[in-house]
Amino acid sequence: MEKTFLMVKPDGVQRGLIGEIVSRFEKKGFQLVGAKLMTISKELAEQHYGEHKERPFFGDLVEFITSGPVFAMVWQGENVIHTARQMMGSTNPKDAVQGTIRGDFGLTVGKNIIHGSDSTESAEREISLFFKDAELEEYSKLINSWIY
Ligand code: RTP
Ligand code: MG
Repeated sequence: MEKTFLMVKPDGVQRGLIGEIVSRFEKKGFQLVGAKLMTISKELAEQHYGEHKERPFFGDLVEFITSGPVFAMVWQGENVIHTARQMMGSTNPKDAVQGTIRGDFGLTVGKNIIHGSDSTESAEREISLFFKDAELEEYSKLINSWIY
């Protein structure tokens, strides 16, 4: 089953949006297989956002993502990587369609509520950066049969 890494960023946690965000993915039909509230170290933040290390906003991005607790999650389901990105909306909330998480709750690109893996490779990389195998649960086929 396809898996992705999603994370409520420090702004989303402090604004009390964890429940709202978890609820949207649950109602869609995806399954939560791992989750934890944690504060990201500078080292982990630099690894996680390594692809952006030459960008002018990299310092601010690392500072922000380490500034308070995040809610890190692994979700699974058919096409979850792509569909979760659609449910999140565009990177800049000013361009994000209403009905998406960033469209409904975000205002600025630097504080855009949620992170989601953007490809199969980044999902695998990010899941293994944040979670040990033993922290991820499995569901029985019986439960999946209600959805697929
Ligand atoms: P994320 O990785 O956090 O899910 O966001 P994303 O894929 O939609 O966007 P990405 O290009 O990967 O950028 C990562 C985060 O960097 C911040 N950013 N700031 N100031 C700027 O122009 C700028 N551009 C990107 C955003 O917070 C974005 O989520
Ligand atoms: Mg990204």
